[in-house]
Amino acid sequence: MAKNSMLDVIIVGAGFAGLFMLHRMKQNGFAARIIEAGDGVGGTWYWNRYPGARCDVESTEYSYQFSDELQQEWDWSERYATQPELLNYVNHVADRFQLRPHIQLNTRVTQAVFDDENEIWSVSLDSDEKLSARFCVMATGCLSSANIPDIDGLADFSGEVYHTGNWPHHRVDFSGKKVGIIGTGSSAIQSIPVIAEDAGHLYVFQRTPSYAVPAHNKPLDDAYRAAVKKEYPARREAAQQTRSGMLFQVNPEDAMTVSEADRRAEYDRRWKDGGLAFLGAYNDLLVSRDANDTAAEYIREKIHEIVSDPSVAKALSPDTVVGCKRLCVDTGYYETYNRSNVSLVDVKASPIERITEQGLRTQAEEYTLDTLIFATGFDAMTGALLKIDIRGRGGRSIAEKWEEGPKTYLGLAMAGFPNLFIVTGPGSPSVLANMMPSIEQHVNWITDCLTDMRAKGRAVIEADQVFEEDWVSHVNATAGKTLFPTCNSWYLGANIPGKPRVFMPYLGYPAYVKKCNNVAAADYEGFSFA
Ligand code: FAD
Ligand code: N01
Repeated sequence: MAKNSMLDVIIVGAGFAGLFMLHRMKQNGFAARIIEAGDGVGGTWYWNRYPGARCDVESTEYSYQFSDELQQEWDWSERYATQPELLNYVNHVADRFQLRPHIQLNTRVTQAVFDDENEIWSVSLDSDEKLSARFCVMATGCLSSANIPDIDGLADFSGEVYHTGNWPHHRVDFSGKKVGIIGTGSSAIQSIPVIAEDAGHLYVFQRTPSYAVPAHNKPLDDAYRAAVKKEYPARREAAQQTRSGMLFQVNPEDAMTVSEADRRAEYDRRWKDGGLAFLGAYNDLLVSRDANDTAAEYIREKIHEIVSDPSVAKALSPDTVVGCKRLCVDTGYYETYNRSNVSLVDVKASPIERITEQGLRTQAEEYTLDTLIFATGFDAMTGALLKIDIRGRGGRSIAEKWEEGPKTYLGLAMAGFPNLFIVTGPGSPSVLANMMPSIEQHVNWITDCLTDMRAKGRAVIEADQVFEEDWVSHVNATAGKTLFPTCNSWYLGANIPGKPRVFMPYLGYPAYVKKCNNVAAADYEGFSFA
């Protein structure tokens, strides 16, 4: 590791975003360093090692496209790669592009303060070291700040406690044990079927049921891989034109304009194919409640077909809007409730009272547990950023600026915080699209901006307040035209008590990419330079 403490760019986080940012900085001759809290690279895929963890965007799409050599040499083994395979991939990228000498692991950024006079960022680390840089890039992740709900008695529990987003590196042994899992979002839905195979008994504490569609995961063979490799450029280009950043087709028809039989055939086809493509069945699924109800009813019927006990099937059936929270993609989730060693506990009907020394007590019953798993999600999109004491002009903190919810220009930058960028920040499509192209687009935009500034002898860039306000209004207005704000999702911050209820990601891929390009082409419209 180079010892200089004055850098051009400090990058926080060594996930997919931070690593690509570092690569682009190296390529363009900027002195950059990544600071990463974990003791390895990979971000999401370093931390989320729970049983069954894998991506829900197909591996051949959930991967970098910036290097054709990388695309050609990497062989994905399954339709949806497992966490270990994704972690191998990230490590391969770190080695292949010689990134490691510029990555400082096991180090957390605690504070970043903009020095108005000298126009540099002063960054404090939990190692007591201080670094300075002209630019800071926050690649801290949207789903990297684990949420453990405040339930009385947690400290009293004598068994093992885990959070899916902070899973230990060793194998956790569930065999013969009484295991409790709180939560039924994507992480729980992936891990429950795998844990149930080993556990003596698994209690699933469900507050709100989620919709899940089958993954139909499968191994990829050589012929398929070769075909994809040949078509990579065209596939990537085609995916760029879709609203999800993924290749699946969105049916241009509206759900209520076709017959019930046709609708069922379309849902059947998508259910059989598996994956997030289910949401592309009709164009209006996330804008029309009537349309959405048809998809919701279809999934509820499937749950009743799969789950043998009708009362359990009923408890597993959501009555909310499909896709309003992220749609879960499962392998054998609903089938797991037909096992005799799995019990669903409805903690909406009978809320959790406290965790005890022996287990967990709801209003109705006490459960003795050896192991308790929190699959309770994340303080999404803003959590990791707000954990850092980031102070912009005049010492104003990001916590003050975001008191009523996150405010950014394009999800990339903030008024009052010069020379600081966020990768896939709130106000950008981010988690609503395939994250890999979203990350690459942001990193490329930031890199172009920095090289342009260098060429023009500009030292400081800052988002204009008025443009930021307009953008925030536009992001809210766009979400307001859809069904997204109608449920208590983490997109809205509704999963964290006291968090302002604001729809954080921007519903606008791929037009957003054009918008960013136009801003750059208009000499960074909406930004000021000093
Ligand atoms: P991260 O991978 O979250 O990396 C951020 C890094 O920053 C972390 O390593 C963290 O330790 C570090 N960090 C944060 N704060 C600090 C600090 N103060 N100091 C030092 N280091 C810090 N997206 C998809 O598009 N498709 C999928 O299939 C998909 N599957 C997912 C599955 C799971 C289980 C989860 C949790 C998320 C999934 N996502 C998926 C979203 C996923 O987060 C992104 O796809 C992507 O991995 C994010 O990369 P990133 O580099 O932006 O952030
Ligand atoms: O977290 P979540 P996650 N008492 O927030 C429950 C990505 N991801 O880690 O809905 C009882 O979705 C909460 O209940 P409720 C993906 O983007 C992708 O599962 O608030 N329950 C909910 O059931 C995903 O959306 C994959 O009522 C409590 C659960 O905990 C995001 O990460 C896999 C509770 C949290 O669900 C987050 O997913 C994994 C309490 N006090 C993750 N507090 C793929 O498949 C919370 N809950 C690729």
